Amino acid sequence: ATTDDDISLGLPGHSLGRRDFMKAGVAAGAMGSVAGCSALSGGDSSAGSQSTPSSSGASHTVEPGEHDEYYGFWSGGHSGELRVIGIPSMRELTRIPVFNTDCASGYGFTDGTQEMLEEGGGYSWGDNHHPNLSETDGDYDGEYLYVNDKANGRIARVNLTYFETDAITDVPNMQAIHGCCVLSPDTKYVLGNGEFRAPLPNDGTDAKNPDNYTSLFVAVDPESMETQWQVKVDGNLDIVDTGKEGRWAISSAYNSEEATDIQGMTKDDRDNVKAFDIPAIEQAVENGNYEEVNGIPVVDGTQGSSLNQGDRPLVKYIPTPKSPHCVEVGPNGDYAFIAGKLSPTVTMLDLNALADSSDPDEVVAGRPRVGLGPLHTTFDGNGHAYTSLFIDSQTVKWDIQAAVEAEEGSEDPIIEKQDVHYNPGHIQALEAITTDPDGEWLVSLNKLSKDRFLPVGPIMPDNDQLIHIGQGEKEMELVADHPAYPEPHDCVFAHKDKIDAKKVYDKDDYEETYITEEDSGVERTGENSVHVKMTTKRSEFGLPDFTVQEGDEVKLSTTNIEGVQDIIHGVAIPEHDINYAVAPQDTREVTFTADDPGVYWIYCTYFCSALHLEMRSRMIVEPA
Ligand code: CUK
Ligand code: CUA
Repeated sequence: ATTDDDISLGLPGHSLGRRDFMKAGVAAGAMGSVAGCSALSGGDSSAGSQSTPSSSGASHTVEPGEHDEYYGFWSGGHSGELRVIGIPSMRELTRIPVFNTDCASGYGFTDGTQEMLEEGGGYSWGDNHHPNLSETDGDYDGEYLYVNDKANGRIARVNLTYFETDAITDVPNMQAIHGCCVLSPDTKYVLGNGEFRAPLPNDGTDAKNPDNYTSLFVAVDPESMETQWQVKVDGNLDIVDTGKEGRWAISSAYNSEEATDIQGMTKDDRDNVKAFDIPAIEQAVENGNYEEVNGIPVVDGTQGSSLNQGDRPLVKYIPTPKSPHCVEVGPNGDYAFIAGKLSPTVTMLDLNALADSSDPDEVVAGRPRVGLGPLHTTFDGNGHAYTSLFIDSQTVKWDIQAAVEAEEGSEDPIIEKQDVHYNPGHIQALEAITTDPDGEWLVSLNKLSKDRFLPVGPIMPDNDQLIHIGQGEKEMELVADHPAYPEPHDCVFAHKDKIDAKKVYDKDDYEETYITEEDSGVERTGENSVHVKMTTKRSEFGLPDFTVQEGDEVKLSTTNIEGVQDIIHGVAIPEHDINYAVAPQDTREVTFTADDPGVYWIYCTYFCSALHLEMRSRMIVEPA
């Protein structure tokens, strides 16, 4: 054991240490132990891998003017935003504010977005971990992206026609929604895992009695975004994925001990993974077998519950080593892969056997020993699984069928290990969670970058590394380092042909009143309120000036009447905290109070034309 490893794991009383991987005949294994030393000493002997000429000829360069082949949607963690990154170039294409506010777009400051954030809980931040694309027939349909807020128990939806957040649901009864996924194959629900156990309802009663805390599993309707039902379980819930047939949702869990401190949570050697039988739960809800808490039907799926007995229990509990982290279901839906975290193994659950049994002897199809700190698994569609090893700082590639045939705990299924820098969480290969993964590229989202970039002060970027995997036949090759602002957890990729982003708004898609140049003007709507309507185009606002009275509540509606792509105008009002973007054919509104008499220059913040600086208007506030 080494000090550095203990720090990496962050776990008092657990000294797992770095295990040298010396799999006979696998060169990458030997390299792994060399790089291991460098990681421990803070040296740079592994840093050369980035500049090594590509042995496979794989290039991630996308020439100027060329497009990437894939969209990557990155969660932004506690920044609250999502990021859109092109693959394979790793160029950041845009950011989508979700749980945060955003000065550049005005998200959170315009009336519609402010109202959505307010009704979605009124928090100024969120912690998004798991972005999920909506599916039809098990493939991405390009309609929506759903993402969790671990901090405040919320689920948000992003409209992929316009790449903007269009709904936020503050799920009742839940604090930390961590795992989040859509129910394959047709997005019947967005599912969420309650990670933090709490009293139900959490109203101060029983607050000091952890025995009465509970974790909930939730289903949200993907269209209405209304919470449909919840299921109460024993232990806690961490991450979730579903089978491909719409029946099973598999949740990992690390606190079967139901403890409130780290020693307690890591005490037992096994924790119960939960397999939710969705149709059985729906039946229980339909039969009225629930308790309503804060307006939501809560079904009892605990082990002792009468609903959970008999031929068709709602939730099956399957003990799995040890405080496991992620669960991912493989492409053909046969197996769920549960990374052992404190166990150096990945447990494969046979989803086809699950209907008849929850006996681990019958449902565990394989358990290869992959390395230290396995957290997440991804797939190339050619029979290989790739698992991130947090402690070993590696991606391990292994053979799924070989793992089924091998003894539990065998290293035989392992094909290759690739060092990453350092301490990976999620890894994701192209379209790995569809029924038809594309292989080719894998991204390792490394939590630490340490010495990989120019020093920028103590808060260092993460390091998202691009690894070429081909169709799974080649050796893995590290191709690029990519710094990431805190803190991506997961990403999801879609081929560019599956996303149909509009370049100009279709005003019919919006209820807001479209303003023409003739509509521009000031209308007094009350003794202390006015509605100002104003167009924008190159290079003028629809009103050269407008006048309001001191104390007026001003509602300012702006339509960008440009029909040309990429001509965005911004509307900024100094000393009123107003700035927002209006894209072609879009209308945005803000409401504010004109408190101080004076002249305020309104200007355009997007550099839209040669006469951009002249694109101005004046708000004149007359003294009352
Ligand atoms: S979690 Cu962060 S590394 Cu929230 Cu999917 Cu595993
Ligand atoms: Cu419009 Cu600058």
